[in-house]
Amino acid sequence: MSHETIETLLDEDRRFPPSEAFAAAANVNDPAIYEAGEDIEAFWESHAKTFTWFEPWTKVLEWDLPFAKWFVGAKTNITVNCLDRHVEGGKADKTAFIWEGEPGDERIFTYAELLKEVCRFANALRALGVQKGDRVTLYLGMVPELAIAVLACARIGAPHSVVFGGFSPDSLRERIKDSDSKVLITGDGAWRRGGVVPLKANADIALEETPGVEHVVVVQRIGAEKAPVPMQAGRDHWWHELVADAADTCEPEVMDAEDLLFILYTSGTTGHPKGIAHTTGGYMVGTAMTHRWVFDIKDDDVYWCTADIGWVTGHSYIVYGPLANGCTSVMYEGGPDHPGKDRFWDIVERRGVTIFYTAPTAIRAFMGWGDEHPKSHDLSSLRLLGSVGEPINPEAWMWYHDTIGGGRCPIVDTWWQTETGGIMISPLPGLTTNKPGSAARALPGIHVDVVDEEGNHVDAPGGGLLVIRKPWPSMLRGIYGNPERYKDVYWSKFDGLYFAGDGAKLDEDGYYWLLGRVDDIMLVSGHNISTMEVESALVDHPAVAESAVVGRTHAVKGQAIAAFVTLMGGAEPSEEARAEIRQHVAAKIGPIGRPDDVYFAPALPKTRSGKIMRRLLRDIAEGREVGDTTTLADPGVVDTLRAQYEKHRS
Ligand code: 6R9
Repeated sequence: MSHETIETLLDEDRRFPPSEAFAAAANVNDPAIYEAGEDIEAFWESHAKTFTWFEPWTKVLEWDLPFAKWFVGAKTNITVNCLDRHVEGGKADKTAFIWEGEPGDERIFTYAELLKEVCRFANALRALGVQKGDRVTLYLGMVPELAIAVLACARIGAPHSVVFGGFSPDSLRERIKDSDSKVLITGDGAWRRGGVVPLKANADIALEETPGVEHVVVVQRIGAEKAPVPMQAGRDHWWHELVADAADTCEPEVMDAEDLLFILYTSGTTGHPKGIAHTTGGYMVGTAMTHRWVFDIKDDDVYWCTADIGWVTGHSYIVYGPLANGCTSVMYEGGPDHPGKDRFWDIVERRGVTIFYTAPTAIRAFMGWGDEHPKSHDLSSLRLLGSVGEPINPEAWMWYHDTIGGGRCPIVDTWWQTETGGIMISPLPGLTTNKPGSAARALPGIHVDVVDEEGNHVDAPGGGLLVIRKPWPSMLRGIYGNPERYKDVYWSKFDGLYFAGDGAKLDEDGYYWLLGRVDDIMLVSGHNISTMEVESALVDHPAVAESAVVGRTHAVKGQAIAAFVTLMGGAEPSEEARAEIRQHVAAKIGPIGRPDDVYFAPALPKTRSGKIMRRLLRDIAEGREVGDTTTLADPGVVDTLRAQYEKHRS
């Protein structure tokens, strides 16, 4: 990373310390917690002791690089920690989930009710012959049954594999086969923006080639009128019929700390998804503690993470972390713009949400939709905001801070991955002075670093590759069924270091600035320029709502910068706008960052979790055949952009 580009990013000089009142009341406000994390074993052990275990560990950590075992020999069940201990500890009547359906219906579960529902379904699964170790695939929308089924699997020790409900039959089939699942849990359909996603119909296509699946459980969400589904006798069962007579208590399976809790697929660069494997004890301790510290969870908070349980964010910060902390969560089924573009703010106001956790892609969409939507609601219940999934550019950070947070809420920009299981880099809201665009420091007990191509530590200020130096409790234990690929993908680049695949800068205060995937970093006339840096300068222009930047081949410069730009509602594409936008970037980060091409894009190609797919944009900018689009949320976007390219070139 050349110094020229690093410095432009470090120009950010706005500072946002927590208010005195926030700091005084925060769960974490003693900086000594960072020093305590030096001895990782003592540190994590002290926190692990606050959980319920059936048997203690004999050793905190066994580290046979790259294979870790945490809390060796200990026995527990994560659902006992998420449910029973609250029910028995005085929180039986506390609300666990406030669920809101897209059409406006609601279901509320206390901890006691949730435990009963989980036990009923756990018993139903056992009655279908599911035993400890059997894999179960879940393919549902954001209905309460998804959380209940996840927990029911954990109750009986059956590793769950949740496949996001927006995935195609092909993606579902591939994941069912790779995990060799015995049972599939799906629904008659899912509501999305007023329409019905045909889950069971998709599942039936996938099931044509998955002979290992013995039973299919179907949640009736939509109803026979709008979503009639054929049921195959002997194989398919209605959820409501299975649980009707099931007992509402269920003995939890005794799980070793290192027993498999779940598999979650994440798409690899090769296209073949990787089944990321997480185990029980370390994952429980890691997600619960990070949730408590980062989100400053208090007993009276109403916490809302807008992710889908189909992603790791939903696993760790809708289901396991919040429930382990006995927290009240909002869970919402549908789209953010249904029936209106103010749906989220309407929910915040009506439910009195205090902590709100979402993704930059959503924040940038809200910015583009206009301030009138949040402004038409009372958001004064909010006290803390979070971001995850992509770098949050300073412009979006400031908008989130001012327009949603009313200038009073700390923001936690949380960096982590499916592989890390829990948050690794984030501000601690009662301690950290925030810098817009930086995720601040590694959490206590977590040791990250920035290194050069040879694996040498880079001095601050400097940039390079993000690595993790020491094992952590919620780390992945491997890729399901493929230990060689696990070593190769994460541990082969540098000796003894976990390579995250992301680029990052480290500033003089020890703050990390995440730059996105290293595959996305450009090399322009010998300068490394991060796509994130140019994108931030682009969205800083008042007419630009969202942007994506890629490098394309250039005979002289090596790479030239191609920018795809979505304009704010009301702004029109024009030659003047194009020139102005290019000039704006040059003024903001220097002429080296000025995009050679600016394409106006009505929408950008994104994965279903909202991350921009720069790989496809590179294909378009190079004028070549566009690669695999099966993980795109909206494949039509590519054709529109392709047409733009043709027009631009002619
Ligand atoms: C939790 C999640 C992981 C990748 C990760 C990085 C990007 C996530 C980020 C961030 C900058 C943040 N990422 N959080 N980049 N700042 N706060 O998103 O997991 O879907 O596995 O993606 O997302 O590139 O490597 P996952």
